[in-house]
Amino acid sequence: KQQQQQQIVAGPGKALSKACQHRLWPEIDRISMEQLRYARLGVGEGGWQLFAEDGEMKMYKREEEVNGMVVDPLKACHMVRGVTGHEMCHYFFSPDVRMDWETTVEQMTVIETIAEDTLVFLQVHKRIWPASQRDSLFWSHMRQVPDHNDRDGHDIWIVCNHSTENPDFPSNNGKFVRVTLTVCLVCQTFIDPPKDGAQIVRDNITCKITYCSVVNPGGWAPASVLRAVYKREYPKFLKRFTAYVIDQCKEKPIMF
Ligand code: 16C
Repeated sequence: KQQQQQQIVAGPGKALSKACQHRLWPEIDRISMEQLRYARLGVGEGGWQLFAEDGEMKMYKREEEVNGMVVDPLKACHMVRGVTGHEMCHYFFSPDVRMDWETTVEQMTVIETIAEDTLVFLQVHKRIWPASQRDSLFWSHMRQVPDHNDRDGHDIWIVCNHSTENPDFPSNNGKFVRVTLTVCLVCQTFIDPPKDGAQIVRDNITCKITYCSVVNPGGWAPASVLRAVYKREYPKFLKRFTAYVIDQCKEKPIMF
């Protein structure tokens, strides 16, 4: 119990997530913490291949197939100036702004609010010709975790998205093929302290981002089409999303 409590304490003085009463909580807690550990492993081992690079953004994949379907895991690393990890995760999690930056989604619905930091989303994605149109149903959980390895005490923020089921929204209902996904965005803020104890401004902060994703297309789609979509969509997403957060934050007070 004590060990479990340690894992779900959001930070010094912070309350436990209200989601901990929910039937999905053991899975949400376990997968979020597994994803955090996975994101923090380097890309030096494990067969990661660099497939896209743009300035400090680097994207790696491992080519994997399950029953002939491409399920290549992706890991992306980036350094973004002028925003905090909390801000990055806030905009990635929030349904209010999802359609402002997300270019693969045609329709988004929050089907359940488990807690203010834990939602269940149903998304209909844009169709890629010649494949059938896809939808996805997943819980999304945002959390602050203390970093015990960091002597400067920089906290880490994580958003984890993971497929789930709901009998009211059955998969493969004839209209869409359901994709399954496990995605995490892990962010850490670094502060370059201003001289003479001046106030911290956006020029003094940098956010280290790790984004990991595994998407199973759920039904047959040509491998060449899938890999071409990956190669185009992931860099587009990370560039567009980070530019969006920088733009949203620039005139606002820093949210640590
Ligand atoms: O993580 C991202 N977004 C989150 C919030 O929406 C959430 C979503 C994950 C997306 C799961 C992929 C769904 C693929 C559907 C089909 C793709 C349509 C592309 C339309 C292009 C105009 O975690 C950011 C997601 C970044 C983009 C991911 C692209 C991955 C492509 C995977 C293709 C799989 C199925 C394709 C079937 C033909």
